[in-house]
Amino acid sequence: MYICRNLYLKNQLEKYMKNFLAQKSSDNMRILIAAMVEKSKSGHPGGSMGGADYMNALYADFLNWDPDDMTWFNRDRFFLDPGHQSPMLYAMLALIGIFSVDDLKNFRQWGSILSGHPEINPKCGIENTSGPLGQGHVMGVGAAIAEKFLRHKFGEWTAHYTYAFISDGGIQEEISQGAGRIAGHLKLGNLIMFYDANNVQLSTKVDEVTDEDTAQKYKSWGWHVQTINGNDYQEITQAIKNAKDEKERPSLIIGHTVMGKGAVGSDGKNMEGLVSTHGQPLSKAGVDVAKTIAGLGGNPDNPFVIFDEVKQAWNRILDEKRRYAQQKKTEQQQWEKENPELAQKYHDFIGGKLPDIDFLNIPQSDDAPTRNASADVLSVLADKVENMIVASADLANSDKTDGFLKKTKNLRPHDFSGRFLQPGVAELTMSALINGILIHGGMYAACGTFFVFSDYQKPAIRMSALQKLPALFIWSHDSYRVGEDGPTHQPIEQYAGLALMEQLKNHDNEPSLLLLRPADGAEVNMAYKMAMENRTTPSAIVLSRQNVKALPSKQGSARAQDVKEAIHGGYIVYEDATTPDIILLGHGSEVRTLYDAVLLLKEKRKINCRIVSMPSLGLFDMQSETYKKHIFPVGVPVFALTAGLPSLFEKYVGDKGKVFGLTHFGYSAPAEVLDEKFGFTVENICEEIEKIMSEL
Ligand SMILES: Cc1ncc(C[n+]2csc(CCOP(=O)(O)OP(=O)(O)O)c2C)c(N)n1
Repeated sequence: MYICRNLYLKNQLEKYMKNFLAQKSSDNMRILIAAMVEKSKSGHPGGSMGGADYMNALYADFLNWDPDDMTWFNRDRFFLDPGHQSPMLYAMLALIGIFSVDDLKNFRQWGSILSGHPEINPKCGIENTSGPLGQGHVMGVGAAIAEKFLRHKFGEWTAHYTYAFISDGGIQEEISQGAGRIAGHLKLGNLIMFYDANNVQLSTKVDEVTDEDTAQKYKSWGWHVQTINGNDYQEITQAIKNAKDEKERPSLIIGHTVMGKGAVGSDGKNMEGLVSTHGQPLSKAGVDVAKTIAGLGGNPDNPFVIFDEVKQAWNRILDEKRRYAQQKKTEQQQWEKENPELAQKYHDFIGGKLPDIDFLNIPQSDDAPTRNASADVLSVLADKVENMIVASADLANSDKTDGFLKKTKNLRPHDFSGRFLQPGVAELTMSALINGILIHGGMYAACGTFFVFSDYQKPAIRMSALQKLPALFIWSHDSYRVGEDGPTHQPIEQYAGLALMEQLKNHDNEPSLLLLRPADGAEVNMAYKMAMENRTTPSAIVLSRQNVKALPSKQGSARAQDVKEAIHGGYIVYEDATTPDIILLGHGSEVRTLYDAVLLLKEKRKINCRIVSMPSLGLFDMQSETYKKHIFPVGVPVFALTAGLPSLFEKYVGDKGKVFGLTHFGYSAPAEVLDEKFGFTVENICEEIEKIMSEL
């Protein structure tokens, strides 16, 4: 009886201490958040202050990482969706010793790694770049898919959780529909998402824009849903425990939280729950910052402080994290000893090793759509790249990613042995999932759809580019030659739009996207070689729906050899003499049209032509002046042909040349009729070339 009572008291005391420290630590975060935004004079304090309790509980009691080895592959992942709540994440990372209080003082300033919205930086505990609401948690779903996939291959010892944090904005973004549906369908029990439901968004209260029953919505997608007080440590920890016990379904914890928790006015009036504290320094919202900080237990004159008792508590917690990570690493060593071959594979996957593939000698037909050539390569990739997941937004048999699918099977709820992801008709979701799979690591990932629907993917492509993820976008139906489907399905300006992305450099001065539009089957092989070997930026391959005849090889050579030159972005595929009378420039299937036009032209007159294929404008622009002059010698007229907007090619043709492209949309007919009407026939192109020659 006496022992029982002592045990009870001991438990109560521990519980009290935990509650007390949780409160102290969360308040410490709130102080840092308020101070950070106040000092930088910009940022979003309100939501961050409300979410602090959840973050604190998650990091203290659940999230596993190794404080001495932040990129430890087996760590749990945390994906923040509302990047504007970055002060919350930065304050958390300061408490766990990643950032110093001086770092916090530099929030949002030039040169600071604490940008307004967090940028991918796993070494500092930032798993993804969040900012465009909605994408962050979808990348989390992608990471959870990768975890399940790798767990299936290597075993339970690799198991870890993905925790996502979403706010009202993310819940409202359409992309959450795709992610919620897919996570539920695939039964991602390894995904636990907290919904910071504070009823406040940027310009209104949430109940002014929606009446939805979010719990029911997620339940209908097959999620395990709990609703709690999101500022209560006990309720939070119990909910996460329940979520971890739920192995079958992804979990949503709807936490009702208080916007601007702790905010008071100069008269001591409660100023919590206000829209005005969402996106500006608290002082601008009329909050008395000094009183607020004092009320939270801080010193208004020196708010950038981590309390001693909080520091000590976190030191103890960090030691526990270290111990756990060490234990898992010992388990891994044991497994590696018992499974040397699998262990080698595991390390190859994590190291991003691409198996040996003889890309250039993959057999290709002489007259086939380049999307079929792509299917042939994908079929080889399915055989060789065991850690590659390919997805298609319900178009696998048209975009020809089925070349991959035929060698594997779909990922299914209880079976992650397949390597094809069927996201349904959800291009944006699909692309963000691919990003998430890659962010998790250990994987190759690609996705396909029609080129015109790249419009639906664009926000995620931009995030691939910004995060330097090696995502591969496969687009078929590359031009207006999908005629009968009508103008909605005819890509015209899409190439130009994406080529602008290619012109945009990342911080390493690389084109932020490698955009490839190959001219024939051999160039498709080369495009895949370039894309699969490119591990520092996303790549995209744009493919024809219609048949394209193979280009001739150069004298004494083979096409498979010639295409190696495509590494320069643009290269000579044909020439009559080293000093041409005219240079004909094209990309994709237009290169073959140029070649046929040359054959016709030569029947009529003696002329020396050079044909340049430019599968990547961005890469070509990166070449030396010498190389560029070698391809386009000064004074030689250039005629360019593109099924897209002409503007991109104008810089190559100069004053005397011409770009023949498309500057309109809205016409519907079979491809050959459109070719005729738009002047993309061999005869008309021949005439266009003659016109230039005669005007010289
Ligand atoms: C795609 C996208 N659209 C718009 C914004 C601009 N924006 C930033 S925060 C926000 C409101 C978000 O409200 P909520 O998610 O509830 O965050 P909280 O108020 O709780 O901080 C908006 C519209 C954005 N970051 N991303």
